Amino acid sequence: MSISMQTTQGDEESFSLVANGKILSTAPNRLGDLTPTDPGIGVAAIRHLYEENGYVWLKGFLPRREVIEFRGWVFGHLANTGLIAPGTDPRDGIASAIAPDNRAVDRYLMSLVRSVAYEGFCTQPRMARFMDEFLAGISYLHKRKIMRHVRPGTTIATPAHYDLVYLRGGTSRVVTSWIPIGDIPAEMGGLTYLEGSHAIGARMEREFNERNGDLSPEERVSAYNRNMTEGGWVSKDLPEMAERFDTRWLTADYEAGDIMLHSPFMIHASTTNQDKGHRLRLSTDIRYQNVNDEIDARWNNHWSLDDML
Ligand SMILES: O=C(O)CCC(=O)C(=O)O
Repeated sequence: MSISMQTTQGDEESFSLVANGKILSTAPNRLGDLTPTDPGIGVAAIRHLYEENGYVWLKGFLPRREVIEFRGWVFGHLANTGLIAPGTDPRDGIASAIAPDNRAVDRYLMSLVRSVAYEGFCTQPRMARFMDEFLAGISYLHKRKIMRHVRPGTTIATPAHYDLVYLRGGTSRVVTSWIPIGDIPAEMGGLTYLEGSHAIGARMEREFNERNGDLSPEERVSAYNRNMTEGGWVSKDLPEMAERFDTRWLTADYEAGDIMLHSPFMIHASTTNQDKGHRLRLSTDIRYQNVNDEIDARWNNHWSLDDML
């Protein structure tokens, strides 16, 4: 199935979302839209939607201007690696025509995720207050915080997975917040969620526990244990999954200021960045829980690319 997109000239153009070399769906009944939520409905109603759907997409939760300023701060630094087109505003995040040295970008990124500015972005009072209310107690933010950028025109896509696979050393009441840092319309490859799949993830997890009683505690919590697929993914074949589970991939045009909350059992993935304006996709995914629940100690360190989590 293709999606219609408004071009900057006002024309309609259609394109297909793609992940891992496959069109997300060629069948209209396998694709749908995420439902946006107004943060003003209050925390009880938000919690209800989260439990029912496995996600909530809170529209305009953060001040848009501040999110875009932070995008500019990140890309202003990464411009030193040649990631950004020379002479452009880092807030626009326009990719340079020539791909930079990935090792240099990764090194810089590892500094940025240790920065006070990033810490401040993730711990801003609006977020902290809301998470306290949402978790009905004192919220804890895992130190391991991931910031991802995706160059347009590459085949990079996050395979389908649910987050608990990487967080099995603590509570299963973890909540992920995926925050677009800038606009991420569908063609830029934001997160896509498998509708109703928090029930599927919970079932997979129960089956995993039943089958893995013989693993050592260290191996059992590892997403890379011998009984997992490579990388802990459920699959890279997204269209096949929608058929297999008889459901739909839900997509959205995310805007700067939106935040997603998703359950650790909710299956999600990303599509490739096909942005015609050559914009980089930038997002962060961070995890909260009630401080009194068991904490997975492996997440007590800053994100590093070789931490095997
Ligand atoms: O941003 C992505 O591509 C993946 C994010 C993710 O898997 C998550 O938020 O749990």
